[in-house]
Amino acid sequence: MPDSIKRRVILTAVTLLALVVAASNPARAQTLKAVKERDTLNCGVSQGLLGFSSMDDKNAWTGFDVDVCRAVAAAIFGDAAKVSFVPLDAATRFTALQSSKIDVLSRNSTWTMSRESSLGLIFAGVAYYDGQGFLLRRDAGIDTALQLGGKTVCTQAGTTSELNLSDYFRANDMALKVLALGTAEESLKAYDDRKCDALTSDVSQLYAERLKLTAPDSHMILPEVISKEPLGPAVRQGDDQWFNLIKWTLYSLINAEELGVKSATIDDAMKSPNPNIRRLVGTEGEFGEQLGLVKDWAARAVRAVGNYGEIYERNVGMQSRLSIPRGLNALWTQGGIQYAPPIR
Ligand SMILES: N[C@@H](CCC(=O)N[C@@H](CS)C(=O)NCC(=O)O)C(=O)O
Repeated sequence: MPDSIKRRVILTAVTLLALVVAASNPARAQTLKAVKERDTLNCGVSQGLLGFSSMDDKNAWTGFDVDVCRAVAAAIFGDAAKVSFVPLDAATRFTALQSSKIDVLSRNSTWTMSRESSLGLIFAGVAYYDGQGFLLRRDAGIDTALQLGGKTVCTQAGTTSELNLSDYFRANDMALKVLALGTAEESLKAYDDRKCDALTSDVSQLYAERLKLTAPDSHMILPEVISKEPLGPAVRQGDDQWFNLIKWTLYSLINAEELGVKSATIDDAMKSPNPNIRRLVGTEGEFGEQLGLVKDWAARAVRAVGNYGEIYERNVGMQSRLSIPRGLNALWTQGGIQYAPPIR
């Protein structure tokens, strides 16, 4: 065989080998290592959204999205306090994740295709099934969104809310005037100052924002829900170990509710003979180790923040200030669509 052909054959073989090695290499597992070395989880949250992430009167972060990160910290460190919360607005949340300023984004962010196909991010699951709605003054004389034609609507720039708003008006052939502001606070202020007739956002946020108005009862949320807003934690693509850790921590909270395992009953659960409970709390199997954690990772998370239902009720449920019924977020066994794959 002439030398030039030999060289080409060798080159092709080397290229093929490199491709095979690259394809079989597990995705880089650097995030968990970095988080453990730093001894704290960096979690991106919203700047102040009651029920989801806001400061309480003792200057501590509280809320549903906050608890998702506390659960992850508890699973990793056995200490739910080892989280640094990074408040982010809608526009900068994804770049904060891309640039590794945060390890996980838990900020009422909707799982959409383009956020995965073009931003290099991946959603680990749905923590809260939401949808977009409209808030307006009761005395506006409007009782369906279809009467909003020609009105000015406030929204937040860089959100799915902004995109769905224009789709809805276009689809229904209605004239739209949009006022897109930079932060939730600015949008609410503009609405309160009557610069817009209605405020649009995820319905859960409208419940939260309404409470900040002087007379919450004089404002109402229209019955229409114009979009699907599956909200959940997101991570960077390329680190499957980290992706799995976030995903299975969320699923462990949902599975704990389904199995009746609560924060207050976790010690009993550790003695349970039920195989499903045993796998969840780590008295059977090696699920924690396989994630790079300890055996009782999920028990630590539930002990610290409660199961999914406890997190929901405490932060946004009927006993909380927001009083949002479980609705779609009830377990699949209770008429909702929250459904976690099994731990086995
Ligand atoms: N779920 C939607 C909307 C998320 C969003 O940022 N909504 C605003 C409207 S209230 C918000 O939460 N702002 C809180 C903040 O800026 O801190 C998305 O992912 O685009």
